[in-house]
Amino acid sequence: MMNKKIKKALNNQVNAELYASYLYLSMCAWFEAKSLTGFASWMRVQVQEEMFHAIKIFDYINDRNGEVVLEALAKPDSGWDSPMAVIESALKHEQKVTAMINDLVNCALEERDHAANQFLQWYVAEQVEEEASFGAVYDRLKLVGDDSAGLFAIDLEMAKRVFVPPAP
Ligand code: OFO
Repeated sequence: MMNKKIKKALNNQVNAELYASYLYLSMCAWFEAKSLTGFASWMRVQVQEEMFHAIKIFDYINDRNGEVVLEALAKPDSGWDSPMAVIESALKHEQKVTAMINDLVNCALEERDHAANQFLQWYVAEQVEEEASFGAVYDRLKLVGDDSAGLFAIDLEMAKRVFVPPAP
């Protein structure tokens, strides 16, 4: 059993992960509209990753006899003015999610919920990877600057990403 505070915080994180999925779908749509199909495909994989993050918490809440209550999703941003602006906003979003996960861990520790703390450690490690993967794309875009040949080379590279469900 989980206490009310943890249950509410985890339900809130389900919404945050679904929102991340929705935001990255909006970014995927932006790249599709610009015919940057490699970036679009990379974002589509990220959408699946975020859905996986949400469902993992969904399952955990159910395993602990809690009830998942889904809330409305906020309208995601759109209309960025460059690929760099999209990736920068994604990276900032991941940093925000990292802070949310850290708050959740603090909450689990305050409530002495060791099972929730252990469960959340998966997300702590995952956020290191998430920030690194968006950060690497950001750095590459910075390197090529306004060079469109460089941008298309990155686009080709981005197309190679496939969704592999993260290890449990
Ligand atoms: Fe991108 O890690 Fe979940 O939200």
